[in-house]
Amino acid sequence: MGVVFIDGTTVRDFVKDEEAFNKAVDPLFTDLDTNKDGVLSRSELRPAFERLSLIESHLGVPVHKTPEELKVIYDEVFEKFDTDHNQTVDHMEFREQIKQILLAVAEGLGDSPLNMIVEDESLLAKAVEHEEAENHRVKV
Ligand SMILES: [Ca+2]
Ligand SMILES: [Ca+2]
Repeated sequence: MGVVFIDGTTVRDFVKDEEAFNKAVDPLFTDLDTNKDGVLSRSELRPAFERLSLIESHLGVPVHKTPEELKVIYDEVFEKFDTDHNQTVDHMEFREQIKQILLAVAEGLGDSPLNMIVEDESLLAKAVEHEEAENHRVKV
């Protein structure tokens, strides 16, 4: 996908379309669930956090942290995902938190389209694809 124009509305519309959103998020969950027990453990969720810090760096937030600082952050984020505190993250918890994160990203983007580089398989790329599909549907 490479460089795209994206604004807060692109991301918000994507999150609002529950079907499209779940379709994009559920494979992430399945990928992360390496032992296939249907829930995510702390160590399984960690690669997702690493991907999310990638989103931060796209938005110009510098990410320079020591391993100790990172561990504290990962623990905090895990607690945030694990809303019922049973030490695992299930499908619903995962969807809900990804939704919150994307809405925070949308807030950060605001309403003026920003030219940014997105990874092909990232959720932001999916949001842009979603918008393009919607636009197409309106025109047809
Ligand atoms: Ca698992
Ligand atoms: Ca839980």
